[in-house]
Amino acid sequence: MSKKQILALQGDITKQAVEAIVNAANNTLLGGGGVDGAIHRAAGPQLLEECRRLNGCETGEAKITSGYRLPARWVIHTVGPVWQGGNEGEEELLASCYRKSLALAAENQIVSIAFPAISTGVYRFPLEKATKIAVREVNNFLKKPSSIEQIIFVCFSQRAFDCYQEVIQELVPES
Ligand code: AR6
Repeated sequence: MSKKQILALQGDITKQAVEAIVNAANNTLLGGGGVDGAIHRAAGPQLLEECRRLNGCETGEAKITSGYRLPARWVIHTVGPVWQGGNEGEEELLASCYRKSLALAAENQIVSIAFPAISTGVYRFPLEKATKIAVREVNNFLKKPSSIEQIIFVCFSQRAFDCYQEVIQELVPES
């Protein structure tokens, strides 16, 4: 059996040649700034057309579409929580984004998936806290049997990349 892999790299998620990339979207699923804007630009207008038919998405949930002009065949859209100080269920909602995205990927027999640092931009979730949740959830998911063999955290900034490297070493020392 091949070893399942978790890794971080610095780059642009729209360029990743994985089966699915995850979008840090908003409740409307109709596009926005940050990674959401970049994904819609790279995928082309058909992505927005498909998103319009989805009727939005609750915070902590995930929905799947095609990737259109992206190298990735699929886009999994999830909506992270806006950080409001930590007492509004933000940590559990962020964990749910990772779990629901991975469950949807597994339902679609996806083998490789790339995540951005959900909620850590416009939604202001503290990076270190968010990174620990992200790595913990994907590591737990990989312990169960599923189609998923490779999970890539695509970090836009050097700071995010350093943070992911540190947390992966701490929580997944065998990786
Ligand atoms: N590839 C990888 N990561 C990226 C890219 C990229 N091309 N561009 C930005 N990031 P954000 P959020 C990083 O703000 O906090 C949108 O308007 C970025 O550096 O994109 O979940 C939506 O429509 C940061 O680390 O998402 C929502 O309204 C991370 O992606 C809202 O922003 C997430 O930052 C969602 O806010």
